[in-house]
Amino acid sequence: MTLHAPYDTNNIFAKIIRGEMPSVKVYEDDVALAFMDVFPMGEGHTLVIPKRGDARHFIDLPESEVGDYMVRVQKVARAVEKGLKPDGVRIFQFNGAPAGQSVFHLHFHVLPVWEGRAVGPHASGGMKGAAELEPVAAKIRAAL
Ligand code: DGP
Repeated sequence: MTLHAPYDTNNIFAKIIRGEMPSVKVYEDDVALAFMDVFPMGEGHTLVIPKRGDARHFIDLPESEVGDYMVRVQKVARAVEKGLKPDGVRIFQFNGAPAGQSVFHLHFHVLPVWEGRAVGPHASGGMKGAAELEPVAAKIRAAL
């Protein structure tokens, strides 16, 4: 059912877009917003969300909006790579709770990966505060 439930305008990412909840932002324009994941699977774990519309996941996103949004996902991924110099970058996205989705506003994860450094669990590691996330976000911003 979670694949097809109505969009909840009070989901946490909608609140972040409206400025009702804080986030450590790395990029924002009229199409997308990118900010640091507060339950990161590793250093530099960034989320890229569309600012318009009510897509709960990628399958929901109108075809006409895919291009503009994916350009932003790639832009942020390139900045993560350039700014943090990982050995690899995972870009991934879940559709529906059974697939692993926990926040129902479309988002792509951008996760830098380093050889020999373990990747943490999804959405269940320790919560990071802004003070810890900000220096990494600054490196990503500087690479945009
Ligand atoms: P998913 O399971 O794909 O829906 O991922 C949701 C991600 O969002 C997960 O990695 C944890 C993160 N997250 C949850 N709540 C917040 C929040 O309030 N702020 C930020 N920045 N990230 C959050």
